[in-house]
Amino acid sequence: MTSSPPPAQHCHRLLITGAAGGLGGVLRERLRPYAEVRRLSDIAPLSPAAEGEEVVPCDLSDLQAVIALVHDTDAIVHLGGVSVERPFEEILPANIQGTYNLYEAARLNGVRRIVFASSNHVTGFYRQDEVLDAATPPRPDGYYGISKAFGENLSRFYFDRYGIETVCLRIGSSFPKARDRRMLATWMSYDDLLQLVVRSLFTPDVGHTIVYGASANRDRWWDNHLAQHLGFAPKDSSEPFRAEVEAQPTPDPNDPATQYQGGAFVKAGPFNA
Ligand code: NAI
Ligand code: 15L
Repeated sequence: MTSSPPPAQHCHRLLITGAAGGLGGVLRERLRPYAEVRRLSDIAPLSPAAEGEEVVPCDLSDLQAVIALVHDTDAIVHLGGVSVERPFEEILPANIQGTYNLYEAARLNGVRRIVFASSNHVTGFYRQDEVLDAATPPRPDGYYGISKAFGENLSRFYFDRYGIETVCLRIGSSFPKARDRRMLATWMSYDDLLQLVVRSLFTPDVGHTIVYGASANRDRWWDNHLAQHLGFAPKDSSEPFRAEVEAQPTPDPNDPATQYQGGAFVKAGPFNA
């Protein structure tokens, strides 16, 4: 009996938006083996293109520029946008208009797969003692979380209407280290991030999938059984950071930032007087 070959883990031209950012810099390097050409884009300056790279500056809020940016790409890792809680007027062009522009550009250019950097802040107003999965109704903790919920709904529509597949990554906290108590639950290492992005890019038939992005931490707020088909199996854990984190002053248990999964995002703003 012949077994089916493993799914291809390679594409020709991969677009990475937000490539000048923290995760963009990490994935710029680590996705090298997975695409012959990496097209790197941001509104912020990017270092010059290395071999196998194309640098294409672009403001995501400019539809015509985004259509040109997406031309001739095979898949997209969409990281670009405002990545923290900010006034709605800043979130709107980058995250809401920008994500719409990207999906329209994908439709017009025939791109079939997008990995969308969503966020745990889509469900940030659940308490830290609750365990959520992809079917849990969103409870965004601010305009930023609302913009990510918009991106998740938009991508659902583009799959149902146009068949463009998306994996929405509800990333926890992907940084070099877990820096505080909350991150002991939300932290995701860069190795685990890479594994999640690669599986999201190359697993066949993902349709529209939502997956939480965290390492195999002791404390877990998220259950990924609805994204089992990705085969995401995180290898790292925040435990090596626990002693350092727990040496910090004990947080106030009545502080909303301690009670809710979104942490400090739940008490950002209001921004207007
Ligand atoms: P970052 O803020 O370092 O990078 C975002 C990039 O998007 C920046 O380089 C920025 O210049 C660019 N950008 C902003 N507005 C733009 C526009 N109008 N047009 C083009 N580019 C624009 O954020 P980071 O940490 O690298 O995160 C990457 C993505 O992952 C973001 O979408 C963020 O919301 C999401 N995410 C990250 C998490 C983390 O732990 N790092 C957790 C959850 C979600
Ligand atoms: C996010 O969505 C942000 O992009 C990132 O900067 C962190 O704040 C992260 O969530 C988090 O919740 O720790």
